Amino acid sequence: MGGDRAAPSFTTIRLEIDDAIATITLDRPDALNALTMAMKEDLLSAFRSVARDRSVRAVVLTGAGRAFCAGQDLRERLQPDAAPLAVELRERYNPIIRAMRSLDQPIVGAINGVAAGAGASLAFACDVRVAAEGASFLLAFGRIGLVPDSGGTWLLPRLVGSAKAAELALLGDAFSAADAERFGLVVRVVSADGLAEAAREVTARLASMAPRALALTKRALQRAWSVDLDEALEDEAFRQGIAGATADHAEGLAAFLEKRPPRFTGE
Ligand code: LHQ
Repeated sequence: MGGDRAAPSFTTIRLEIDDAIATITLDRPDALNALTMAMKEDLLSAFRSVARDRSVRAVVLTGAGRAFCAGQDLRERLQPDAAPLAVELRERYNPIIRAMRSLDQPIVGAINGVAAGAGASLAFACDVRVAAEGASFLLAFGRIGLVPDSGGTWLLPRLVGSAKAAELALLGDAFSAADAERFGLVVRVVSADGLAEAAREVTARLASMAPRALALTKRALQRAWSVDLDEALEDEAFRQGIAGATADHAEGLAAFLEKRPPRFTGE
């Protein structure tokens, strides 16, 4: 735990670490935080740095200015030396999504404004989302003749169900934060002014929980999608064996019996 500490600095994003919470802010507000090559590198480095920092218990991902993220920077795509799309995905986007989904610490998306294209996929790759009233989601891919990517086709049906995912991905209509709450995609919609605090509240709760148990839960929930019930039961038993051997489990039991809040250390 501890207070503020030096975090690596980046040019296109900000990474701030404060009291066990890392906040990553996409920071190209004039371009609605559209993703450039530099930004994708920065974002991947930030997640990798957080993965190595055991003092970080939970992460907030948000955008500076009025957007969360407008997806791929389309101006950069028009540069003559732009990589082929498949290469761009394999080498730059997919590693970010993998880093997010394999991160031990939970990620709270604070969706402050529009999340479009790969920006929507980034939002979907968070573990929990809170949104500002004016935020919106847009699977903008079809409008420019592309396919949802950066995990969108895998994540969205799991988040909202396959029928809703098909509607959203094929028709490509923008949907509001209120719609997203109705679909179960965001857990809470708050005023723009209240977003940082709402995100902080959820993140602080996560940061006070047992880190190993959270990491194991995050993995179990993902794995359960691709295995049958027998395997899921075995996977739960395996992970429970690990969680049950932690000092944090002993602390949780002691705190319950002593009628006091637990103090989890990650051990
Ligand atoms: C932008 C962008 C942007 C550059 C706003 N790029 N400047 C694709 C290719 C490669 C590999 C992997 O995957 C992908 C996946 C994708 O992400 S494809 C989808 C890419 N994103 C989009 O198609 C969304 C494009 N943006 C929009 O449709 C609108 O900007 C939205 C609906 C997000 C917001 O509309 P408004 O609120 O009306 O804002 P605006 O359009 O006026 O944008 C403000 C500025 O931001 C403007 O710049 P300017 O210099 O004119 O003020 C835009 O050009 C810039 N901007 N999105 N993706």
